[in-house]
Amino acid sequence: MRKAQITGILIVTVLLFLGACAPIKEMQLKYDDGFLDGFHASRGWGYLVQFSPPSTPFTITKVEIFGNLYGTGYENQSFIVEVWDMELGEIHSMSYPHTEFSHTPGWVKIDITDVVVSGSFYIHLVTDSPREGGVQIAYDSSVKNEHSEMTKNWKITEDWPESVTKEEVNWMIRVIGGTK
Ligand SMILES: [Ca+2]
Repeated sequence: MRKAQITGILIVTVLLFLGACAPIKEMQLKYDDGFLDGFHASRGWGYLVQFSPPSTPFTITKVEIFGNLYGTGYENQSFIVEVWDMELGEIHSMSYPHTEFSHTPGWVKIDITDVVVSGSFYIHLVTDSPREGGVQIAYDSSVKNEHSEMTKNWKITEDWPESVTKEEVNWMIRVIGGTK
């Protein structure tokens, strides 16, 4: 092989390698205005938000949840973060300790690995927080809710608790991710 050919092959190989390693151009998917308008805590209910990435395949790298610890007895409790497809099938599920949250309301960033979606998807959050203590989740009422749901036993329900009005509740759950 001539030197020029070898150099050419090397350049192509390096370019392919760089392409495969190209970082994801990250973006944030959200509906809330960043300022909470209320909280909810639940044992038995889950929080579900639908997202539609602007381009696909979309790699989910983080889920951000606004909330805080309350009460007592949360030390050994955990919450579950899931990714569901549009047929409500589970793609990903992981549990994390309640102590990822602090007593001061704020964003908790959960790393997600190896979850790639080809279209719209849901983030499902179950905090399993009884009255005595746990994690409460913030919602925003700046826009009419068109993407937030509640679940009961891992199914969407219209039977919302009396303390929250579905139209006014956008769960403060955001997604970070992107396309290569
Ligand atoms: Ca707000």
